[in-house]
Amino acid sequence: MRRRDFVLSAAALGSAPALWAASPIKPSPKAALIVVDVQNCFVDGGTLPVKGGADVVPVINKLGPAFQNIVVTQDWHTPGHASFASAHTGKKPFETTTMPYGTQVLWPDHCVQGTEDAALLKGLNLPTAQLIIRKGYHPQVDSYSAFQEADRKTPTGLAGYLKQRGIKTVFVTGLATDFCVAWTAMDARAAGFETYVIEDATRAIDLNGSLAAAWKQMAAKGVKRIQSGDVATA
Ligand code: VGL
Ligand code: ZN
Repeated sequence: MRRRDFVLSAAALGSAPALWAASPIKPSPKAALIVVDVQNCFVDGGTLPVKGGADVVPVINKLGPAFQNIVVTQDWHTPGHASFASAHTGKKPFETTTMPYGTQVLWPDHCVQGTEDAALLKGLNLPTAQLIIRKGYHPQVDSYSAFQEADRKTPTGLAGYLKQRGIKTVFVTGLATDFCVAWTAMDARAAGFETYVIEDATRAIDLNGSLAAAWKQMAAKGVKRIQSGDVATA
């Protein structure tokens, strides 16, 4: 290619994003919205508050009607769960330990089964949601992902559920961007779904650079990063 041609095509590319931005993504009947862990534990007043966590609620409520399929998840731990620092002598929250399945961040006690802390946020308004999937209920195994537990071999059943219902594409939202949202999105890709994360419908914990690392890993796996304004809503 002659140098002059290159300059011309670079100029053409430079104007292209404005054209793409004009056409929002309309979720098809084969798309599902996955709403991860929008629970009292992850907002102010909860046991593991994520900065700005409650701000995802109006964004998700607005997205809901654009989807024919909605799945909601809940982090749902046993009392004394192995992911709690309190279960490990001498360990404090946000330190790590080694579990049989690898490194585990240790958290404050959070989202214990059946407690108000583990309930979904009252303001979440998704009356058409069809499935609530709970995870992290095996006492010795954590599960950030809604698809597979942290041992990387115990499936939750969500991939089968979505596939049996003909779902091809998932849009992941909720808390927290760099843990349960990221792991869910990466496992969705691994299971063969086209996968979007709607960034402004998530908030992050950001522990030691975990947010930047998560976006990098998600991009490497083919997860698409979009904003709620990119999705066509009524
Ligand atoms: C989560 C830490 C521990 C999450 C759950 O929902 O992102 N993070 N348990
Ligand atoms: Zn948890």
